[in-house]
Amino acid sequence: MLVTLLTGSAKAFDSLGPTWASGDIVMHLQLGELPSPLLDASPDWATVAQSALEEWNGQLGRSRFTWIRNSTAEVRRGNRVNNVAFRPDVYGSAFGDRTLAVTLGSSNTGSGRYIEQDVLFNSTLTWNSYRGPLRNSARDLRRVALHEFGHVLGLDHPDQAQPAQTVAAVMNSIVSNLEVLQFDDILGAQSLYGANASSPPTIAAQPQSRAVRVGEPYTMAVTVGGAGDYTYTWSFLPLGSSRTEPFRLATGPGYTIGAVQLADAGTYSVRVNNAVSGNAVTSNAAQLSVGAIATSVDTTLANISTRGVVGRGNDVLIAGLVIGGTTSKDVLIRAAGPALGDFGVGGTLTDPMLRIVNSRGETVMANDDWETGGNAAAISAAAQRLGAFEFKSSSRDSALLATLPPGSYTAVVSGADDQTGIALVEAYDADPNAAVARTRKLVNIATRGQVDRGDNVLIAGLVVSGPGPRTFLIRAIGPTLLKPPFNVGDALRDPFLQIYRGETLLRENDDWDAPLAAQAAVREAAVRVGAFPLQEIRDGTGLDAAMLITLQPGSYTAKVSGFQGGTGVALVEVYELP
Ligand SMILES: [Ca+2]
Ligand SMILES: [Ca+2]
Ligand SMILES: [Ca+2]
Ligand SMILES: [Zn+2]
Repeated sequence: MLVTLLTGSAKAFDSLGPTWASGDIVMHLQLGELPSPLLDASPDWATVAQSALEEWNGQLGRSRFTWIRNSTAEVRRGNRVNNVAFRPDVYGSAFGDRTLAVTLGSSNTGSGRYIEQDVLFNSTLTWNSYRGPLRNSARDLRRVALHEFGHVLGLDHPDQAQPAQTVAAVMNSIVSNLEVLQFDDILGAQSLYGANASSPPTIAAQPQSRAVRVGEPYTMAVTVGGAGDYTYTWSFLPLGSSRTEPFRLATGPGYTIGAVQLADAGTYSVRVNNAVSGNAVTSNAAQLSVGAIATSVDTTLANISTRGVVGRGNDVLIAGLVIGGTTSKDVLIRAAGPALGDFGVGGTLTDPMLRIVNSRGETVMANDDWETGGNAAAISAAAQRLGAFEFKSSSRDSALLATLPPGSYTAVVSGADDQTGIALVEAYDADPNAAVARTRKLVNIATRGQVDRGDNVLIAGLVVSGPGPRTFLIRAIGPTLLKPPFNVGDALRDPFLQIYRGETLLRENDDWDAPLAAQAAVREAAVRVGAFPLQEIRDGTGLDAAMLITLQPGSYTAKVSGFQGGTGVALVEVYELP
């Protein structure tokens, strides 16, 4: 026998064909007296063999090994007794030159069931029992027995299968430093006998460590061996923190952060529970390192839009915009209802109305139907230049092309005659010259609207324009609106925020205190951009959702829903970070 350490990744065991009938497989342990104390302090050979049988039992479903210690049954082939013994030869034939042990099986060809399996260890060799790497001084009965009992079950050598397999397995033909059942061995046993519902799950593939840069994806994943009903509890230890926190966004065997942010750096691990037995196993900790990327302050929000349900009274759709700097800015603001129907949106508001209100609550501009303001041609031209979809002639959609002095504004969308329905409110940076636009900023957009279920969640679109990535603070606010000075009684109790690029989920957040280690940065960012503070304590509600995210130039959507299907009024805000 050669001493070889085998490693491999492909998963495929090999089987001999027959299996035992369901129930007990009785092994007669007839290994005799010890020559001297064993290295692992086992009191006798039977205890060593028994421990190997128990290891297999941990994986077997419909059958299990039982044993008769120091059985006095005759050791011979054909007696339907499963003998386990030391012998100088194999029932009269010599052991092969390098053969440590053999398993001799007999099965009923009709039923495909084993009727006898004898395991004979070569007594002309020096044996002991020990853990760790193979030693030259003695053969390890424990791991050889583990291998032979695999043959008793009906498993063959994967490295001698047709085609040969390169897998880590106790069942490989060559004894090695592997001394406990490997994933491939377990899969093999479970394929023949089913999984032992009371055994702990085994991890076949661990979560992988990665080094990525901000904006790149990371997938944490674990593969669990065998069949079973498992629950997955992920944990996160943020970089530089000593406190492990639950990572609740991941609820299954895998989870992808589509665009990793600095706050995601740390280690991730998962605890897998077997729902039937309650047994559990914890994975290795995978380390995610995150490299920062350079951002550009010349990159700006070129457009924000929000799709939501326009109701009555307080439930109108409200978009807020803040114009920074010291000079006026051209903006195109639109409220689309009928035009959305062309995109297949159902239940649209048939006749939106739009008004712009300044920070003193004064309506500074208003429009009902976009062609009635006397500047339809300019609106059309601006929309075309800015890549906005077309409003049809005589449509009841609203639009305003305005030059607004620095300050805070709200665009209020309501339905004519108190109608309700889905509408889209959009604000575009309409300065014709991009260089000028960068000096006169649209620094923030926010939208307040009703969050319902399904298609009627609140969806904000944002267009990031400029020479490079920029970091934004994005918040989805509900619980804070319940409190003074807002006092919005029907605010969403537990907002959940998801940022998409196209169909790709980049990042999501439920409560802004997760990860806890990143909360300080979110709080500090809010202070820097002049955003009001978020509620810190759970007051019978969930928390607002918020994140810092660095986005490349492009179009994104921020989706706000109720974390567990809740509904209510929510505010979604996007701030450029200086
Ligand atoms: Ca026998
Ligand atoms: Ca209208
Ligand atoms: Ca929440
Ligand atoms: Zn073998």
